[in-house]
Amino acid sequence: MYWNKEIETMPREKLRELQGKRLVDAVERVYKNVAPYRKKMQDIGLEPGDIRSIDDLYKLPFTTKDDLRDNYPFGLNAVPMSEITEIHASSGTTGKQTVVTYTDNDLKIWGEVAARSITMAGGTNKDIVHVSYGYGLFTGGLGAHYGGQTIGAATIPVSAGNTKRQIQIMRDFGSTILMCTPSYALYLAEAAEELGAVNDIKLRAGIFGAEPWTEPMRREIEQRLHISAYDIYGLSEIIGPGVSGECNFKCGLHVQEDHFIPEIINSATGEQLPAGQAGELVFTCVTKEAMPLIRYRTRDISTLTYDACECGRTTARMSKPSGRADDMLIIRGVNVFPSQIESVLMGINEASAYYMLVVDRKNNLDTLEIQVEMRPEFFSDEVRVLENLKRKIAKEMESTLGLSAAIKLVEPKSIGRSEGKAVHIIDNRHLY
Ligand code: DLL
Repeated sequence: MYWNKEIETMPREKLRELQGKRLVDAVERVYKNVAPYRKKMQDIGLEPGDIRSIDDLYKLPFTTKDDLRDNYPFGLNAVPMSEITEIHASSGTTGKQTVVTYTDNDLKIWGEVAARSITMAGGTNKDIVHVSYGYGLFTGGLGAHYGGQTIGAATIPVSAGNTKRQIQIMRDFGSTILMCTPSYALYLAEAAEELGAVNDIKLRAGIFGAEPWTEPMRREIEQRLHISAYDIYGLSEIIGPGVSGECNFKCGLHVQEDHFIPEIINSATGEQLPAGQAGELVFTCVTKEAMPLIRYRTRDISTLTYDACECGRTTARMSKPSGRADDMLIIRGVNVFPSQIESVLMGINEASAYYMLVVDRKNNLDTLEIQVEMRPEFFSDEVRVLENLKRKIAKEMESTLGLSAAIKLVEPKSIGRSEGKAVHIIDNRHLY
């Protein structure tokens, strides 16, 4: 087992002391070595000496994605290029890509935190870890890979795509832990069923993340692949996968707090919110060398709890992120997250987990069409059956979202499958 017990079960007071020491050091480093950080602090009259413990964290200015874009590509580096040993980038859907850099030691930290997530999911050096996150500039593939290798598991860099071959490898190599996006896990389940291979594969756990997913989606993946599914969270700017992960009690994701200090803030005012309140997740990297971001605003919505977990870990737990503020649609003034739509659909037998939201604007009024792919066993061309189903889905959506939506039922397999992060939204309003 790769469990850093000393850190992960440390009494909270001691942990806060450690975080405070590391924070003081990180602030000194960025003040000295990163000109944009020095300027931000000077602009509000803050000096490194003003940060003496974790209680002073709130005094520090935030970092946002715009800071990364404004200092593209290497302006936030705190070490010379000679010390950088790896570079990743996240393309994002809009704007310039954001670049993240790592020293050798940062890669060790990454391997360690990803390893802790795999360990929490029961992984050991006897496992065969099948990594189907994309390898390349995206941090999913290599992050999971470093985690697998750190625990000494046989790690297979399958990467995403070529779904039939994935199933063949699982079957032939005896993969025991699958790491990919939840939407790709569902697609792999579908492929394994079609090939009649579900009973030939030895998977027992899956560690899924990189996109929001719901509890019903977890149950569906577990039932179809005969595994236990765990959530893993992370973002490139902070390190990649492994910032937090679920233990086998699955009641929130343990944040690797000795490296990343979490906060929840009110997005509008920037104020810190108390435990249990939902808001924007913010992280401060206290041990990273190459690009230690201070109070980075993730735009992800979550809550934090500091209660001890039944597993014995004392680290803070974050709730499953319900989605990025950027993914939130505002339709006729109502806030809609794709994960709410997924929850409703997963409760309807005839509907599959595949859907697409098409937003448009007609006569100055926003319209929402929800395209729902039907499960093959319920697909019918009887108009009355389809009309009844449409009405049922529309009613459930209206009561959950507080918004009326047009429902369009589409044939099985007609909505594109994703090998990485699923795309659920077509917003035609941007075209006007
Ligand atoms: O998605 C890193 C990652 C790879 C995490 C593999 C987990 C597994 P980015 O491409 O920079 O990095 O995207 C980060 O993805 O801010 C969230 O909005 C979303 N996200 C990541 N994990 C989860 C999760 C990787 N478990 C952005 N649940 C984050 C919900 C997630 N959203």
